[in-house]
Parts: sequence; C-alpha cells; structure tokens
Amino acid sequence: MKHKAGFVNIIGNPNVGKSTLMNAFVGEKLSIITSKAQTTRHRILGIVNGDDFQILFSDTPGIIKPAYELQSSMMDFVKSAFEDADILIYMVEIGEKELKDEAFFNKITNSKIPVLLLLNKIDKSSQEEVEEKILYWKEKVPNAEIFIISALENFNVESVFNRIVELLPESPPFYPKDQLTDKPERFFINEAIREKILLHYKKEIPYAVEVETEEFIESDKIIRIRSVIMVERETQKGIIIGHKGTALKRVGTEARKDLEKFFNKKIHLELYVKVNKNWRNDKRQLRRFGYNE
Ligand SMILES: Nc1nc2c(ncn2[C@@H]2O[C@H](COP(=O)(O)OP(=O)(O)OP(=O)(O)O)[C@@H](O)[C@H]2O)c(=O)[nH]1
Ligand SMILES: [Mg+2]
Repeated sequence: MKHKAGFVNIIGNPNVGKSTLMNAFVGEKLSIITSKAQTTRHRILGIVNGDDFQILFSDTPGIIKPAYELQSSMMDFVKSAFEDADILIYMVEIGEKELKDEAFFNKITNSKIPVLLLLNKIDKSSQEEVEEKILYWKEKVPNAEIFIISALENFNVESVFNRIVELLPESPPFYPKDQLTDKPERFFINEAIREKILLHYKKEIPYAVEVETEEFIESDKIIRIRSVIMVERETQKGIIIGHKGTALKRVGTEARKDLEKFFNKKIHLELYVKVNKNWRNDKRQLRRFGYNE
C-alpha cells in the first residue's frame, strides 16, 4: 500500500474549540485549553502516525484583528497555516457567524484544497438549531464538507478523522514515525504555566504574561525546572504573586501536577516574576520567545 501524509491545519475564531479538537485527534494534551479567547498563541504541530499514513495537525491561534505586535505574530502563524495546508479544517461553533476578517474568510471559500467545516459544541444545542446552522454554513461556504461534532465529548471526531485519512495525498512521512510534535520540552512547560495564569487571573493580566523556562535539568528521578513569568508592569507583578505569595504558589502547584503527568516524572518547579516592559510590542524579544515564522 502507498504511504500518505499531509498537513491538516485547524483555523477559526478564538475559543471555538480548535485546541480541544487537536488534543482529541492526537490523544495527548499538547495544546492548553481555557474558556478565555486567545489561549493559543503559537502554531503547534500534533503528529498522528499510522502504518501507512502520517497526519500533521496544526493548532493555530484564533483569528483576531491585531492590536499589538504579539497579536500580529499570532496572525502570521495563521497565514502560514493557510500556505502549507493539504486539508483545511475551518472550525465554527454553534451561534457564531463567519469570520470578521474578510481576507481570511475569502481564502477559505476560494480554497483549492479540501475544506472540512466543523460545527463544534453541538452538545450545547438542539437538533433544530443544528439543522438550521448546517443550512446556513452550506450557503456561506459551499466548497466545504460539513461535519457536526463535539470536540469536548469526542462526538463524531472519529468520522472526521477517517475522512482526513481518505483525503490525505500520497507522500512519504515528513517526520520520524515516533515523533509527536515539533515543539521542544520547554515550550510545554511555558504553556502549562500560562494555562494556570489564564485560569486564575482576570482581565488584562493573562494577556500581559509571557513565560520563559531558564533551566531544565533532567536526572533519573526528577526534572528541575526554573521558569520566569514576565509581566509588563510592577502592579501586575504584585497581582501575580498575591498576598504572601499564595497566588503564585497555586500556579506553581497546579502547573507542576500537569507537568508530572506530561513528563511522567517527578518535577521540581521554581517560579519567579519579572517586569519586562512592553515585551508584547518588542519584535526582537518576541522572536526570542518563538513568535516568528
Ligand atoms: N460545550 C462544549 N465546549 C467545548 C467544546 N469544545 C471546546 N469547548 C470549550 O470551549 C473553550 C475553548 O476551547 P479551546 O479548545 O481552548 O478553543 P480554541 O479555539 O483553541 O481557543 P483559542 O486558542 O483561544 O483560539 C474551552 O472552555 C473548552 O472546554 C465542545 O465540543 N462543547
Ligand atoms: Mg487554542
């Protein structure tokens, strides 16, 4: 049998469930998930291997109008996902309309490659509403094959997966068959910490935070990690640390538990907070944090 392989890139509005779907396909928590928009900031590869196929899923940031450099870099990841896709997954959720960004939306409707439009979160909806939405999307994106799914409850995810395998082009694998992602270990540490910050802090705080792991020392029994949480202002630093350090401690404890599962090893995690003024608009720093294509 001939080998198949290709890039299947997941794009859509913020918070529709793109990362939840990628994790469901891959069977690992590669992408962090929260109820806040703009949880994902990078393009994250999740690789699924079979004997005669390799699917390279890409999770991408939700499409927004950029207001600062970080968000522009996030949208560059989305652009790149349009460029190399063999199959596009356009994810929408019940209750939303087409993308506000007309240029991106036109790329979907004029796409020369197969587009699978996934109507997600149908667990929150009635049969009637779902039927009505299918008609709506058929008209808006006539070139797409429509699937109704619940990424959270793993409903219909398998049919989408099977269809992807059918559509994959013939190709040798792009990555070694035991590889799961293109991101290094430190990336997943930074993300686990950022997830806890998205979960526990309000308003602007999570959007002003970047995490960098400075030390990663692995021995037989334990991994010792030191990471810095960067914020933009002194007041934000105080909020992150919290009264007597309790807020920061909670972030550390919860992230450590997730990382112990991820690495399947005991973890020692040391966190500290640093003010790094205006990092979100500093191109040089953004490149250092991995926001470049
Ligand atoms: N009810 C329901 N909730 C879902 C489903 N899929 C995802 N969610 C929830 O929707 C929220 C956003 O999920 P994510 O996977 O982070 O969404 P995303 O599109 O990656 O978001 P960004 O990275 O911010 O663009 C989370 O609270 C998920 O638990 C679903 O099928 N049903
Ligand atoms: Mg996401």
